[in-house]
Amino acid sequence: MPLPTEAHSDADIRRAAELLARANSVAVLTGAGVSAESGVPTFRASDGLWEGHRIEDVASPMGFRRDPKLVWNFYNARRANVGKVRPNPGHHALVELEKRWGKRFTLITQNVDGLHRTAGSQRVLEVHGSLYRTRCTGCAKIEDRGLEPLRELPHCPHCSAMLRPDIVWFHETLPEDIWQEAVEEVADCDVLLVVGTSAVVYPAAGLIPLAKHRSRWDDTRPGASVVEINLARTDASDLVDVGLYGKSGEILPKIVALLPGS
Ligand code: BV8
Ligand code: ZN
Repeated sequence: MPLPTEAHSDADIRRAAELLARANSVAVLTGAGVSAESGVPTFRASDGLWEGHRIEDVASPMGFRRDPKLVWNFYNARRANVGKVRPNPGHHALVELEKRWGKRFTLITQNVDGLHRTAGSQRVLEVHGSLYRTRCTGCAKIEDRGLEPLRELPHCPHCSAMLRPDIVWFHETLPEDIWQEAVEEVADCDVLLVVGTSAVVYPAAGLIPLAKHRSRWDDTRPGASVVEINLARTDASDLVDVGLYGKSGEILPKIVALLPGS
Protein backbone atom coordinates (compact mmCIF):
# COMPACT_ATOMS: atom_id res chain seq x y z
CA MET A 1 0.00 0.00 0.00
CA PRO A 2 1.67 3.26 -1.20
CA LEU A 3 2.33 5.69 1.67
CA PRO A 4 0.72 9.09 1.12
CA THR A 5 3.42 11.17 -0.53
CA GLU A 6 1.26 14.27 -0.46
CA ALA A 7 -0.29 15.57 2.70
CA HIS A 8 -3.13 17.94 3.25
CA SER A 9 -3.62 20.71 5.76
CA ASP A 10 -6.62 21.33 7.95
CA ALA A 11 -7.08 24.42 5.79
CA ASP A 12 -7.59 22.14 2.78
CA ILE A 13 -10.21 20.13 4.67
CA ARG A 14 -11.95 23.37 5.65
CA ARG A 15 -11.92 24.50 1.99
CA ALA A 16 -13.55 21.21 0.96
CA ALA A 17 -16.20 21.62 3.69
CA GLU A 18 -16.87 25.23 2.61
CA LEU A 19 -17.32 24.19 -1.03
CA LEU A 20 -19.78 21.52 0.12
CA ALA A 21 -21.62 23.87 2.47
CA ARG A 22 -22.26 26.23 -0.47
CA ALA A 23 -23.34 23.44 -2.83
CA ASN A 24 -26.94 22.98 -3.95
CA SER A 25 -26.21 19.56 -5.46
CA VAL A 26 -23.38 17.12 -4.75
CA ALA A 27 -22.10 14.08 -6.65
CA VAL A 28 -19.56 11.51 -5.46
CA LEU A 29 -17.48 9.03 -7.50
CA THR A 30 -15.88 6.22 -5.48
CA GLY A 31 -13.41 3.47 -6.30
CA ALA A 32 -11.76 0.56 -4.54
CA GLY A 33 -9.84 2.86 -2.19
CA VAL A 34 -12.99 3.75 -0.21
CA SER A 35 -13.31 0.07 0.76
CA ALA A 36 -9.59 -0.55 1.43
CA GLU A 37 -9.89 0.23 5.17
CA SER A 38 -12.69 -2.35 5.35
CA GLY A 39 -10.29 -5.06 4.15
CA VAL A 40 -11.32 -5.23 0.49
CA PRO A 41 -8.09 -5.34 -1.59
CA THR A 42 -7.82 -2.60 -4.24
CA PHE A 43 -7.02 -3.47 -7.85
CA ARG A 44 -3.72 -1.71 -8.30
CA ALA A 45 -2.07 -2.26 -4.95
CA SER A 46 0.91 -4.65 -5.16
CA ASP A 47 -1.04 -7.41 -3.48
CA GLY A 48 -4.10 -6.30 -5.30
CA LEU A 49 -6.66 -8.43 -6.90
CA TRP A 50 -5.20 -8.59 -10.30
CA GLU A 51 -1.86 -9.84 -9.15
CA GLY A 52 -2.92 -13.43 -9.22
CA HIS A 53 -4.93 -13.12 -12.38
CA ARG A 54 -4.61 -11.13 -15.58
CA ILE A 55 -7.57 -8.75 -15.80
CA GLU A 56 -8.44 -10.24 -19.15
CA ASP A 57 -8.67 -13.70 -17.63
CA VAL A 58 -11.07 -12.98 -14.86
CA ALA A 59 -13.04 -9.85 -15.79
CA SER A 60 -13.82 -10.08 -19.50
CA PRO A 61 -16.37 -11.93 -21.67
CA MET A 62 -13.49 -13.68 -23.45
CA GLY A 63 -12.09 -14.92 -20.12
CA PHE A 64 -15.53 -16.24 -19.11
CA ARG A 65 -15.98 -18.08 -22.40
CA ARG A 66 -12.48 -19.56 -22.06
CA ASP A 67 -12.66 -20.65 -18.40
CA PRO A 68 -15.97 -19.90 -16.59
CA LYS A 69 -14.86 -21.96 -13.58
CA LEU A 70 -11.77 -19.73 -13.06
CA VAL A 71 -13.96 -16.62 -13.31
CA TRP A 72 -16.55 -17.98 -10.86
CA ASN A 73 -13.81 -19.00 -8.41
CA PHE A 74 -12.56 -15.41 -8.60
CA TYR A 75 -16.01 -13.89 -7.97
CA ASN A 76 -17.06 -16.46 -5.37
CA ALA A 77 -13.85 -15.65 -3.46
CA ARG A 78 -14.72 -11.93 -3.56
CA ARG A 79 -18.31 -12.65 -2.47
CA ALA A 80 -16.98 -14.67 0.48
CA ASN A 81 -14.55 -11.86 1.41
CA VAL A 82 -17.28 -9.21 1.28
CA GLY A 83 -19.29 -11.37 3.67
CA LYS A 84 -16.50 -10.97 6.25
CA VAL A 85 -16.01 -7.18 6.06
CA ARG A 86 -17.91 -4.13 7.35
CA PRO A 87 -18.32 -0.62 5.96
CA ASN A 88 -15.75 1.84 7.36
CA PRO A 89 -16.14 5.47 8.58
CA GLY A 90 -15.66 6.64 4.99
CA HIS A 91 -18.80 4.79 3.86
CA HIS A 92 -20.72 6.08 6.90
CA ALA A 93 -19.66 9.69 6.27
CA LEU A 94 -21.14 9.45 2.75
CA VAL A 95 -24.42 8.25 4.30
CA GLU A 96 -24.40 11.44 6.42
CA LEU A 97 -23.85 13.59 3.34
CA GLU A 98 -26.80 11.92 1.58
CA LYS A 99 -29.01 12.73 4.59
CA ARG A 100 -28.10 16.43 4.18
CA TRP A 101 -28.61 16.79 0.43
CA GLY A 102 -31.27 14.14 -0.06
CA LYS A 103 -32.29 13.92 -3.74
CA ARG A 104 -29.63 16.53 -4.63
CA PHE A 105 -26.95 13.99 -3.64
CA THR A 106 -25.74 11.27 -6.04
CA LEU A 107 -23.34 8.47 -5.09
CA ILE A 108 -21.72 6.82 -8.12
CA THR A 109 -19.50 3.81 -7.41
CA GLN A 110 -17.21 1.63 -9.47
CA ASN A 111 -17.19 -0.85 -6.59
CA VAL A 112 -19.13 -4.09 -6.79
CA ASP A 113 -18.79 -4.87 -3.04
CA GLY A 114 -22.14 -3.37 -2.02
CA LEU A 115 -20.58 -1.69 1.05
CA HIS A 116 -22.22 1.68 0.36
CA ARG A 117 -25.66 0.05 0.54
CA THR A 118 -24.63 -1.98 3.58
CA ALA A 119 -23.60 1.29 5.28
CA GLY A 120 -27.07 2.71 4.61
CA SER A 121 -26.61 4.77 1.43
CA GLN A 122 -30.01 4.85 -0.28
CA ARG A 123 -29.30 5.98 -3.84
CA VAL A 124 -26.18 4.21 -5.14
CA LEU A 125 -25.44 4.12 -8.89
CA GLU A 126 -23.39 0.92 -9.27
CA VAL A 127 -21.98 1.61 -12.75
CA HIS A 128 -19.94 -1.63 -12.79
CA GLY A 129 -22.59 -3.92 -11.31
CA SER A 130 -22.64 -5.85 -8.04
CA LEU A 131 -21.23 -9.06 -6.53
CA TYR A 132 -24.68 -9.62 -4.96
CA ARG A 133 -26.44 -10.27 -8.29
CA THR A 134 -26.30 -12.95 -10.95
CA ARG A 135 -27.39 -12.63 -14.57
CA CYS A 136 -28.47 -15.60 -16.72
CA THR A 137 -26.60 -16.12 -20.01
CA GLY A 138 -29.80 -17.72 -21.38
CA CYS A 139 -32.94 -15.85 -20.23
CA ALA A 140 -30.97 -12.75 -19.02
CA LYS A 141 -32.86 -12.79 -15.71
CA ILE A 142 -31.01 -10.76 -13.04
CA GLU A 143 -31.40 -12.00 -9.44
CA ASP A 144 -30.12 -10.73 -6.08
CA ARG A 145 -28.53 -13.78 -4.45
CA GLY A 146 -27.18 -11.89 -1.45
CA LEU A 147 -23.89 -13.45 -0.40
CA GLU A 148 -25.14 -17.02 -0.18
CA PRO A 149 -22.39 -19.39 -1.35
CA LEU A 150 -22.94 -20.20 -5.03
CA ARG A 151 -21.86 -23.39 -6.80
CA GLU A 152 -18.60 -23.43 -8.76
CA LEU A 153 -20.59 -23.17 -11.99
CA PRO A 154 -24.04 -21.93 -11.01
CA HIS A 155 -26.94 -22.46 -13.43
CA CYS A 156 -30.24 -20.65 -13.87
CA PRO A 157 -33.15 -22.08 -11.81
CA HIS A 158 -35.52 -20.92 -14.59
CA CYS A 159 -33.89 -22.06 -17.85
CA SER A 160 -30.81 -23.96 -16.52
CA ALA A 161 -28.42 -21.93 -18.70
CA MET A 162 -25.12 -20.87 -17.05
CA LEU A 163 -25.26 -17.83 -14.74
CA ARG A 164 -22.65 -15.07 -14.75
CA PRO A 165 -22.01 -12.33 -12.15
CA ASP A 166 -24.12 -9.23 -12.90
CA ILE A 167 -20.91 -7.25 -13.27
CA VAL A 168 -19.59 -5.06 -16.13
CA TRP A 169 -16.47 -6.70 -17.49
CA PHE A 170 -13.79 -4.99 -19.57
CA HIS A 171 -14.94 -4.39 -23.18
CA GLU A 172 -18.54 -4.44 -22.02
CA THR A 173 -20.81 -1.43 -21.98
CA LEU A 174 -22.13 -0.02 -18.71
CA PRO A 175 -25.87 -0.36 -17.84
CA GLU A 176 -27.42 2.37 -20.04
CA ASP A 177 -30.00 3.78 -17.58
CA ILE A 178 -27.61 3.90 -14.62
CA TRP A 179 -24.81 5.44 -16.71
CA GLN A 180 -27.13 8.06 -18.20
CA GLU A 181 -28.30 9.04 -14.71
CA ALA A 182 -24.68 9.33 -13.52
CA VAL A 183 -23.74 11.56 -16.47
CA GLU A 184 -26.77 13.82 -15.95
CA GLU A 185 -26.12 14.24 -12.21
CA VAL A 186 -22.41 14.96 -12.67
CA ALA A 187 -23.19 17.41 -15.46
CA ASP A 188 -25.45 19.23 -12.95
CA CYS A 189 -23.60 19.03 -9.63
CA ASP A 190 -21.91 21.98 -7.88
CA VAL A 191 -19.32 19.77 -6.16
CA LEU A 192 -17.90 16.40 -7.29
CA LEU A 193 -16.10 14.36 -4.61
CA VAL A 194 -13.66 11.81 -6.13
CA VAL A 195 -12.81 9.23 -3.47
CA GLY A 196 -10.33 6.33 -3.62
CA THR A 197 -10.08 5.87 -7.36
CA SER A 198 -6.97 5.79 -9.58
CA ALA A 199 -9.18 7.31 -12.32
CA VAL A 200 -7.74 5.08 -15.07
CA VAL A 201 -10.78 3.03 -16.06
CA TYR A 202 -13.20 4.57 -18.59
CA PRO A 203 -15.87 5.71 -19.10
CA ALA A 204 -16.17 6.14 -15.27
CA ALA A 205 -13.00 8.26 -15.05
CA GLY A 206 -14.47 10.49 -17.77
CA LEU A 207 -17.00 11.83 -15.25
CA ILE A 208 -14.24 13.95 -13.66
CA PRO A 209 -13.38 16.08 -16.74
CA LEU A 210 -17.13 16.15 -17.49
CA ALA A 211 -17.78 17.88 -14.13
CA LYS A 212 -14.81 20.20 -14.57
CA HIS A 213 -15.18 21.20 -18.19
CA ARG A 214 -18.94 21.06 -18.78
CA SER A 215 -18.99 24.82 -19.38
CA ARG A 216 -17.26 24.00 -22.70
CA TRP A 217 -20.54 22.68 -24.09
CA ASP A 218 -22.98 24.48 -21.76
CA ASP A 219 -21.66 27.97 -21.07
CA THR A 220 -24.54 28.63 -18.67
CA ARG A 221 -23.00 26.14 -16.22
CA PRO A 222 -19.55 26.99 -14.83
CA GLY A 223 -17.47 23.89 -14.06
CA ALA A 224 -18.12 22.06 -10.80
CA SER A 225 -15.63 22.20 -7.93
CA VAL A 226 -13.77 18.89 -7.76
CA VAL A 227 -12.38 17.53 -4.49
CA GLU A 228 -10.09 14.47 -4.64
CA ILE A 229 -9.55 12.21 -1.60
CA ASN A 230 -6.87 9.59 -2.15
CA LEU A 231 -3.75 8.17 -0.53
CA ALA A 232 -1.72 9.66 -3.37
CA ARG A 233 -2.09 11.78 -6.51
CA THR A 234 -3.87 10.13 -9.45
CA ASP A 235 -4.40 10.62 -13.17
CA ALA A 236 -7.17 13.09 -12.24
CA SER A 237 -5.18 15.23 -9.80
CA ASP A 238 -4.47 18.00 -12.34
CA LEU A 239 -8.22 18.54 -12.65
CA VAL A 240 -9.06 18.93 -8.97
CA ASP A 241 -9.61 22.13 -6.96
CA VAL A 242 -8.82 20.58 -3.57
CA GLY A 243 -6.61 17.49 -3.16
CA LEU A 244 -6.81 15.73 0.22
CA TYR A 245 -4.18 13.00 0.37
CA GLY A 246 -4.64 10.43 3.08
CA LYS A 247 -7.12 7.73 4.09
CA SER A 248 -10.74 8.37 3.05
CA GLY A 249 -11.93 6.68 6.26
CA GLU A 250 -10.19 9.46 8.24
CA ILE A 251 -10.72 12.44 5.93
CA LEU A 252 -14.44 12.08 5.04
CA PRO A 253 -15.62 12.11 8.70
CA LYS A 254 -13.49 15.24 9.31
CA ILE A 255 -15.23 17.02 6.42
CA VAL A 256 -18.70 16.03 7.69
CA ALA A 257 -17.76 17.25 11.17
CA LEU A 258 -16.99 20.71 9.73
CA LEU A 259 -20.34 21.10 7.99
CA PRO A 260 -22.79 23.58 9.52
CA GLY A 261 -25.15 21.91 11.97
CA SER A 262 -22.76 18.97 12.60
C1 BV8 B 1 -16.14 -0.10 -22.30
C2 BV8 B 1 -16.01 -4.65 -12.54
C3 BV8 B 1 -17.28 0.15 -24.36
C4 BV8 B 1 -15.26 -5.91 -12.59
C5 BV8 B 1 -14.58 -3.04 -13.69
C6 BV8 B 1 -10.55 5.05 -22.97
C7 BV8 B 1 -9.20 5.10 -22.75
C8 BV8 B 1 -8.51 3.90 -22.43
C9 BV8 B 1 -9.15 2.67 -22.30
C10 BV8 B 1 -10.50 2.64 -22.50
C11 BV8 B 1 -11.19 3.80 -22.86
N1 BV8 B 1 -12.49 3.45 -23.00
C12 BV8 B 1 -12.64 2.10 -22.77
C13 BV8 B 1 -11.43 1.59 -22.47
C14 BV8 B 1 -11.18 0.20 -22.15
C15 BV8 B 1 -11.45 -0.11 -20.66
C16 BV8 B 1 -10.52 0.70 -19.78
O1 BV8 B 1 -10.87 1.73 -19.23
N2 BV8 B 1 -9.30 0.15 -19.62
C17 BV8 B 1 -8.34 0.79 -18.68
C18 BV8 B 1 -7.65 -0.32 -17.90
C19 BV8 B 1 -7.36 1.63 -19.42
N3 BV8 B 1 -12.83 0.20 -20.29
C20 BV8 B 1 -13.76 -0.77 -20.53
O2 BV8 B 1 -13.53 -1.84 -21.04
C21 BV8 B 1 -15.18 -0.42 -20.13
N4 BV8 B 1 -16.13 -0.75 -21.15
O3 BV8 B 1 -15.33 0.74 -22.59
O4 BV8 B 1 -17.18 -0.49 -23.08
C22 BV8 B 1 -16.79 -0.87 -25.27
C23 BV8 B 1 -17.63 -1.97 -25.47
C24 BV8 B 1 -17.22 -2.90 -26.45
C25 BV8 B 1 -15.94 -2.78 -27.07
C26 BV8 B 1 -15.12 -1.69 -26.78
C27 BV8 B 1 -15.54 -0.70 -25.86
C28 BV8 B 1 -15.62 -1.26 -18.89
C29 BV8 B 1 -14.86 -0.86 -17.70
C30 BV8 B 1 -15.42 -1.57 -16.45
C31 BV8 B 1 -14.66 -2.85 -16.15
N5 BV8 B 1 -15.09 -3.41 -14.87
N6 BV8 B 1 -15.05 -3.55 -12.51
C32 BV8 B 1 -14.80 -6.34 -11.23
O5 BV8 B 1 -14.82 -5.51 -10.29
O6 BV8 B 1 -14.42 -7.48 -11.14
S1 BV8 B 1 -13.34 -1.85 -13.64
C33 BV8 B 1 -12.60 -2.04 -12.08
O7 BV8 B 1 -11.32 -1.48 -12.22
C34 BV8 B 1 -13.26 -1.25 -10.96
O8 BV8 B 1 -14.66 -1.27 -11.01
C35 BV8 B 1 -12.69 0.14 -11.18
O9 BV8 B 1 -13.40 0.82 -12.16
C36 BV8 B 1 -11.32 -0.16 -11.72
C37 BV8 B 1 -10.31 -0.10 -10.61
O10 BV8 B 1 -10.09 1.25 -10.34
P1 BV8 B 1 -10.25 1.78 -8.83
O11 BV8 B 1 -11.56 1.40 -8.27
O12 BV8 B 1 -9.88 3.20 -8.88
O13 BV8 B 1 -9.17 0.93 -8.00
P2 BV8 B 1 -7.57 1.01 -8.09
O14 BV8 B 1 -7.08 -0.16 -7.33
O15 BV8 B 1 -7.14 1.23 -9.50
O16 BV8 B 1 -7.19 2.35 -7.29
C38 BV8 B 1 -7.49 2.44 -5.92
C39 BV8 B 1 -7.19 3.88 -5.56
O17 BV8 B 1 -7.53 4.06 -4.20
C40 BV8 B 1 -5.71 4.23 -5.71
O18 BV8 B 1 -5.61 5.50 -6.32
C41 BV8 B 1 -5.19 4.26 -4.26
O19 BV8 B 1 -4.18 5.24 -4.08
C42 BV8 B 1 -6.46 4.68 -3.52
N7 BV8 B 1 -6.54 4.22 -2.13
C43 BV8 B 1 -6.14 3.03 -1.61
N8 BV8 B 1 -6.46 2.98 -0.28
C44 BV8 B 1 -7.07 4.16 0.03
C45 BV8 B 1 -7.13 4.95 -1.16
N9 BV8 B 1 -7.68 6.18 -1.20
C46 BV8 B 1 -8.20 6.66 -0.01
N10 BV8 B 1 -8.19 5.95 1.17
C47 BV8 B 1 -7.62 4.72 1.24
N11 BV8 B 1 -7.60 4.06 2.39
ZN1 ZN C 1 -32.11 -18.36 -17.30
